[in-house]
Amino acid sequence: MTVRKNQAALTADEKRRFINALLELKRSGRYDTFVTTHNAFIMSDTDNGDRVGHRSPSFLPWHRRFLIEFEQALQSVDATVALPYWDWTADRTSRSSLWAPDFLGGTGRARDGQVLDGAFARSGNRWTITVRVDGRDYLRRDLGAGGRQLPTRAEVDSVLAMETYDTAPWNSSSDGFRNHLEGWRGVNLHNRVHVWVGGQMGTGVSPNDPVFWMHHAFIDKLWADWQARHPRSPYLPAAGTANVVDLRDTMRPWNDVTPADMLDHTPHYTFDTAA
Ligand SMILES: [Cu+2]
Repeated sequence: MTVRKNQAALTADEKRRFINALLELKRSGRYDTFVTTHNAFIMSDTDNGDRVGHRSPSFLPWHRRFLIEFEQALQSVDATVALPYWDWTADRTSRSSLWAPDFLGGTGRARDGQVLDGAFARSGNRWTITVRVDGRDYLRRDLGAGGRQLPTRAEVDSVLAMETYDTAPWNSSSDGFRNHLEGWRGVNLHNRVHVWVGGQMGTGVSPNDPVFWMHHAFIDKLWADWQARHPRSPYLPAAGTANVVDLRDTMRPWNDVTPADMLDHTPHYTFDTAA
């Protein structure tokens, strides 16, 4: 049974196994297929056209399915590995153990943003950025870029309090839980964390930084927390919406999974703390 734990609670051995599985997926080429897929959706999801992975109601079920697929790939390397989540309301500075050399490594140097320590530093030669949007082939970060602050617990709670899953026009201008969690409107949770990390995390090829998975695992947990808080609030829209994935429409790129199939995470994994 897969139990997703808070990254801060991982043992040294769990961190080592997670890192090794990431490096093996990278070595085999499978890792980069996930980066490519994510970037293709970022580029094609638009507010007034087809939208599946982002700026739409299916942001949450799409990323849930994407993370399950990635976690299964990790488990094909090491069956004991589960995706950890990063609660950025609690571990909110660049001094967090998350960014230590034995885990993800730290921020980038001032000159070019290059990450210099940890398993993903260029010097290790095991994390070349091949799916990229510019010529730079090394992992970059700028933790806390421009003096930004990560969201607080109070800000998260204000979004979890929203009763309605999503609202027309079902895009980046919507009211409701999904768009506030995604961050295009209001206090800004998910988007702001991408920007806070900086480097590739601030781009469409954000899964190049392994923290992508831990950030999205926490966003996914917040969806589960919201469901527990609002058991009578359904996924919306229900049916018949142009350009948008309704409850029982299939989602690209898998074409065999619907938001309805993704509402319950417990067949796939549980969390270390109850919602
Ligand atoms: Cu994201």
